[in-house]
Amino acid sequence: NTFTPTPADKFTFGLWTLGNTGRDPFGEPTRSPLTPAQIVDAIGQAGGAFGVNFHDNDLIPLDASDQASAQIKSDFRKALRRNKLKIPMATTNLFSDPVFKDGAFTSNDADIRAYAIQKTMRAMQLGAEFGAKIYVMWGGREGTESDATKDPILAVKRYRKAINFLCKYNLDQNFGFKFALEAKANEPRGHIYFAVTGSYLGFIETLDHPKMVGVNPEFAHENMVGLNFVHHVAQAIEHKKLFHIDLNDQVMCRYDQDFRFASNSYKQAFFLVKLLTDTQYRGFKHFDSHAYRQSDHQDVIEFAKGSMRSYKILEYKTDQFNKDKQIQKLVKLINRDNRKLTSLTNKFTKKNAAQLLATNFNRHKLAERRLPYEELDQLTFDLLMGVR
Ligand code: GLO
Ligand code: NI
Ligand code: NI
Ligand code: NI
Repeated sequence: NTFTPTPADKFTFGLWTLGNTGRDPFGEPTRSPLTPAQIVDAIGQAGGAFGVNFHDNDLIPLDASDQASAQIKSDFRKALRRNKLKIPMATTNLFSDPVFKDGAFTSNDADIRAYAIQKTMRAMQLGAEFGAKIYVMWGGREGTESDATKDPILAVKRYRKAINFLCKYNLDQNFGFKFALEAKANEPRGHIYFAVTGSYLGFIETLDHPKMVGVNPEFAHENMVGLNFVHHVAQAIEHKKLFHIDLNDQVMCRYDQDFRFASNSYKQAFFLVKLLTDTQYRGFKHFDSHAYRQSDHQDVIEFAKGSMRSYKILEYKTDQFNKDKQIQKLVKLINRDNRKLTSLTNKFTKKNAAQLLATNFNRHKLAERRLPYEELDQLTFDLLMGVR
């Protein structure tokens, strides 16, 4: 097994990921900027990816002339063609420009809210022009530092109005986008609204077109605040709302690190890949990460290769786990069924309720049933470390 990716794996990168220049809040860029076409070539050089995603302004800078944008688009198109890469997802930058310093869709200023919707409409046109079918919304500035400054109920209502408007626009223009909402609890704001993936799962059901909208969970985002990412993704899958996923890594409870996928949290990354594999997730796997600040352009290619390779290795480990007789024997042992009781509790009827109430449980005996979790977890560790 060479763990070599192919487009069938549906791995994607963003212009902003391989194009990241290594700037941080305390330091200037460590890598020279690349043009969109050069970034596409770099992704092509890594080999095996399906496509490239972009924010409107990753491709076309704010205030670019019509002539300049036409040139960028044509260079970009050529680069996509020579590297056989597609554009599956597009998104809007509603966080870099000072106009969005207090939010976009949830800004306290009606002019700014309208401008944010207009900017998204234009970015949707741009995405559609390149064939994107997934539209990601990350509300990076939709939040507060002090709740003296914004009404949190109004914020939800404003956000809903914006998404409803854009869903109708999507239908009107026949773009065929599916929207994927991306949660993050903090950074760059002190507190961002819709802090976790589950916040959006609840919100989506209140929209005019709930079927058109799902989520784009990101590994680092739940990890940053010390939560179990796998559980959030599982809930999204169970609700049929996993439209897209952002893969990267992160030490828990640190600043937003956007490390290479599986570079830090091997075990969590394994259970995530296992979840996606076992549930036959068919969507795009987008690496929303960047190389270490110390890396040069050549090392950035290694970063991209490594992201895909690690995913493939964990896929292979999933297969091993699922075929391991000793592991599967334990998995079977800890999942005990009781057909009679399950049929009683599966559906409420007066008769089932009466029978359940009349059932005798020996809770001491139940408590004594074995759960050899130490053994199972150690076998998992052995398998992941390659000594099994
Ligand atoms: C930042 C987010 C950001 C989004 C991107 C797509 O932490 O992860 O990279 O994924 O803007 O909308
Ligand atoms: Ni992120
Ligand atoms: Ni990040
Ligand atoms: Ni992201």
